[in-house]
Amino acid sequence: MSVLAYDLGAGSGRALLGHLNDRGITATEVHRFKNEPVKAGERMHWDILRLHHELLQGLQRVKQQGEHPESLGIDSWGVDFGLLGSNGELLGNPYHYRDAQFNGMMEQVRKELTSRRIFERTGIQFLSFNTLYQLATLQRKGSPFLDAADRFLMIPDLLRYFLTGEAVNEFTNATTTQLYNPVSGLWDGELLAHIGVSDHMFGEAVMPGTRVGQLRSSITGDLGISAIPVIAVAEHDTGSAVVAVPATDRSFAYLSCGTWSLMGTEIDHPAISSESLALNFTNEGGAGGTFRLLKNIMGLWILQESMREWERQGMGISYAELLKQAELAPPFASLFDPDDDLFMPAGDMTSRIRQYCRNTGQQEPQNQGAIARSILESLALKYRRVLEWTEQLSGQSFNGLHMVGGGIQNQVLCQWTANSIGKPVWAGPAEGSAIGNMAVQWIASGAFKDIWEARKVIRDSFPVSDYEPKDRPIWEEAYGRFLRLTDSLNSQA
Ligand code: LFR
Repeated sequence: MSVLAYDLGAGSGRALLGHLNDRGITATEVHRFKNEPVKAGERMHWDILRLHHELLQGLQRVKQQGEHPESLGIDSWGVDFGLLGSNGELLGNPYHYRDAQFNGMMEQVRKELTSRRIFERTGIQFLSFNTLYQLATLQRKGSPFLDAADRFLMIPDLLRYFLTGEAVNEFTNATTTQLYNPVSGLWDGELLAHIGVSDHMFGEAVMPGTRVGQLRSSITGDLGISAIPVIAVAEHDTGSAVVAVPATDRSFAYLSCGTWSLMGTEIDHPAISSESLALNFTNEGGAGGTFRLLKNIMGLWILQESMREWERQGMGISYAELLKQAELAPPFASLFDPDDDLFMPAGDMTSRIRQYCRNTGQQEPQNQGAIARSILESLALKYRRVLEWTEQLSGQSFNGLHMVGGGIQNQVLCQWTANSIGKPVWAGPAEGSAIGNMAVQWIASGAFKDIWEARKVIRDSFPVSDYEPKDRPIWEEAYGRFLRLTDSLNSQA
């Protein structure tokens, strides 16, 4: 029973073949490709046609291996989209959410509508790049694409459309737009009307696990393969990653750790309250009727960007070497709030971290090891802050933290997270999104009864590393300092 999962992350995309039998799941990478945004003029775009081409290459590899998956699914990050014209063709090149053109629009729309009204209707946290603000920007700049648009599709919807010819919106990704009302189960007409975007281009959002067509005959003909059904999985990568959390306890906390760090818990109904609004938590839609009460944390993006910066300057360093140097650097010398707006855009992270430290009267990290140390310690401390908020909002107390995603290969971060939260960390699987993507396909085919059966098999199939908390007193002291630092900055804001 094999299925094919495409997972498009920041930097790279992967096609993994999943096999399920009585011994469990095996996941094998069949194709890996770049997923780099392309800057043209001042705009930052998805290289969407190249990605479509890579999906086809993946199918070619699968065929060469003599495999014929029963179905396939695609997941990627949320909020980004493409528009189709009345002829069914893509209008323009989809924008990447880190494009600077969207800066400032969130503040404006919040002022006009009030945060409360937006949050009550969507339950979604305020992130400056949410689709709501992307569309408002295009509308207010008089983008010709919006006038010509007939269909709105999120990126996985769009790639699925290229494969099948069926234009269908998927639920988990729809919720990330901050335009979807999870209570009514409909796109929110009032928010769309306010930003002047017609609701006719939004289709009913199907639930994860829905079969949405099959490979077009032109594709099967070109590749010389027979048709493969295409499943709308939990197409938001975080939604897929949380399906793959190998939890045993119904009440569990997770950290999906990659370019972003997404921390929270799974719930059955959106928790839309003044407390979740005040703490800027979100209620993103998940598979199997679940929601994710979670908060975005800037994540390994800051480290990844630093490494790219050093590479450009001819000071490239391997990940392993950098972590070694980070462990040798002096502890807790330079702490910062990873979620400060300073760190959102691509570019010179080193000078921004130094600037933050200067402004807060701390030592400026001088070398790569010290910079990496300050990033990883600051992240681990922020994880504790957000875990406490998750407990407060959900009224639960967790006895440990599940970490999934590529970021768990960073063992220093896993250990420091355990030290910081004072509870064990259980790390695995690393390919969380791809495995969750597969699991939803197996739920759709009836091979798994539900997410909980999938989680049990995932737990038995992939290694999970345990990290026990150490060095508690110094982490406790550092946390106090971190709180004073970040709270005093917040109160200045
Ligand atoms: C993670 C993620 C987050 C979302 C961010 C932007 O890859 O999907 O969940 O907030 O990317 O879409």
